[in-house]
Amino acid sequence: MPNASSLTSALQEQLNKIHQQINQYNHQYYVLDQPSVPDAEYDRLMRELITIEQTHPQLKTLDSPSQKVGGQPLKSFTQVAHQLPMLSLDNVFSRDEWQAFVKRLQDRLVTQSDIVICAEPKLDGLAVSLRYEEGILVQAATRGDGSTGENITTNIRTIKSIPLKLIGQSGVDYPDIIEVRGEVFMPKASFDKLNEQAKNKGEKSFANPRNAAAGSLRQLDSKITAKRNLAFYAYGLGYVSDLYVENGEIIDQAFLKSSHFQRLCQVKALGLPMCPEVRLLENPQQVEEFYQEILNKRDALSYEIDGTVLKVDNITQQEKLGFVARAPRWAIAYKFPAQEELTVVEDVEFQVGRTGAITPVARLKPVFVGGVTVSNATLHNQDEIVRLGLKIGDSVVIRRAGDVIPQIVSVVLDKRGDDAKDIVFPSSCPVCDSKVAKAEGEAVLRCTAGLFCQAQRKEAIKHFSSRKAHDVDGLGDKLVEQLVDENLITTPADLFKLTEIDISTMDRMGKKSAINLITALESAKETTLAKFIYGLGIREVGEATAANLANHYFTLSAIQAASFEDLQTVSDVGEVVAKNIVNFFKESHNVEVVSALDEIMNWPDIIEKSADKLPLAEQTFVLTGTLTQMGRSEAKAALQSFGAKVSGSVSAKTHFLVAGEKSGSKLTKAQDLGVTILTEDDLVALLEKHN
Ligand code: D41
Repeated sequence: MPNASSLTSALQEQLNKIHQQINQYNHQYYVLDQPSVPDAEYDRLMRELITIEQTHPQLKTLDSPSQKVGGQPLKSFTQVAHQLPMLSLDNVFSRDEWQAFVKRLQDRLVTQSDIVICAEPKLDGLAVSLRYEEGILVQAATRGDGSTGENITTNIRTIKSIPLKLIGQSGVDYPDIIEVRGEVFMPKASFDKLNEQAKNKGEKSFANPRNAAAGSLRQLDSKITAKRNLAFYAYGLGYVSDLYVENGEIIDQAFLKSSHFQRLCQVKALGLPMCPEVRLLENPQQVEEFYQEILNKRDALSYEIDGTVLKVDNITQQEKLGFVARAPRWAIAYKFPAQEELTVVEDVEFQVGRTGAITPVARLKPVFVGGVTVSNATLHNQDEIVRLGLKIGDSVVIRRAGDVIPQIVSVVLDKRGDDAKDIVFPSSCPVCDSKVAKAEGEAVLRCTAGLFCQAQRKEAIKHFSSRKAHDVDGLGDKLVEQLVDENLITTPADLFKLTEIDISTMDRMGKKSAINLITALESAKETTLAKFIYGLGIREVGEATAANLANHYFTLSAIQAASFEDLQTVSDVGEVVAKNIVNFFKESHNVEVVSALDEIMNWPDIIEKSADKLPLAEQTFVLTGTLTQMGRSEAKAALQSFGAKVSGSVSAKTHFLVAGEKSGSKLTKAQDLGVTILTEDDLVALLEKHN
């Protein structure tokens, strides 16, 4: 049993380490604007610190990082003492925690009735306080440590949406002194543009819009800030004087309403921006819906958010609840699951894709990020590994945003152990042991065995049966893999030889699913030349290129016989694609599979068809804007299958412009040229007519 004093000294040592680590993260984040770990990791460390301090109050010191949230204000800005402190926000991360918060509200307010909630998105920016005296912006300050911030008035004045002079609802009426608090943030589009510019100039880019906003506000030269396109939404008030000005006369009358939501509307009426997503909710149950709605909208919003902020709307109730330490009891941030997390790369394995590409895949210590548990991340190719400087055993920042596949963002070098291992690329195919090679100018290493490689076979069959190719219902990836592993099939043509018995002996397959699969295979025989060419999985021959080839040559044998030069006369086919097609048909095993399939498939009556008989022959289309019912390439392929030409730019030769949502300059140009404009619905109707 360790005695009490040795236990405390071990704890003291652990605490010192946490202090040091948090101070380092704070400096990287707040002073350098360059975080090295995700926020979630920082939060965890801070929670660990607070837990220790709560259970061992004697270890809590005045210089503990738990005592201050932000960093030191920079020396070069003057300091501003906030007349009223700028409070911070506590967090909840789950429905249970939110409900516990509501329960505490009801207990403290001694009420069973519904509490009206003002719900706001949680902008990922920087809190500031704007002070208006007699309607004029006289001072702006960062939050700093909550009681003292930095004077950033000249920089704030450059933000276009922040008024230098207040406006009133009716003529001029505003409080004599009013401090408006809110978030300064950088819209996603501005952030992308800024980083793009930085990249072109070979300068360092910002990790996220929040850091970009902070970096932009901290400029000593406000001309730089002015170019950064920052924005602002008000979320609350600081000091507000009782006196207010109406038609130039000072009146002693309370200005403010007694609802937080209404106060925000008052601030809006004075000319300050308010987030359009802010809602007044009748009861805490509606918060779950609001949270989900905002989460669904997240990617579509023009600015970054990381959760919602929920506030008791009634000011009298707010005052009853008061605040603890530095956070109000009447507000809470209900955060989204973190999109970035820290984990460890336990190993790197190599996968062989349909075209033989050997892709390194990181096996991760499973981590909950962006709402799901992630245990793999693609590393793309060798260049990516070099760029990251990754070794096996490294701690890495992993990011999963929206539906995007998880990515490794960076390596945390501070955490690298002595046992970190270099990643060695295989010298032969990890599946079939054949030679591997890298084509000139390509970053990708490939297995050279083609369809002799078990992995490439599987992928070729999966591609052949995929939805956009022959759409074989009920033939999942796992089943393909098992059929290949059991040597029942080696090519897509073999699929059609499978018997009910073959299939029903596979895992999770019964008689019924076997019969269904045989039926699905039978209907998959109905094909078109475009679908068939696409289904072969020739490198870089996607749906649109396959349709172009079909429209140009009309028969399979004509495509097979086409020369490298002739292929390049087909629209959208360049040297690379032409070479891929020629090489594909040079391989005798490919030719064998193609001719076997040719026998099996039910071809449409292509002899009857010629270019001028296709319904949209000689018609040129341009697609612009976002299509919501189908992808751009899907629309293009469909138009091409009816003989239409699909071009990238509008000219006098354009017959139709299909204008999706958010159409821009192409639409204007087409209108100027008198081109017929089709909506997406028109396009769908047109395609249906010819189908
Ligand atoms: O959107 C935000 N980031 C946001 C931040 C918001 N919508 N409301 C906020 N409300 C407050 C209180 C409740 C203290 C007036 C906040 C913040 N505070 C805040 N931002 C940074 C620290 C605190």
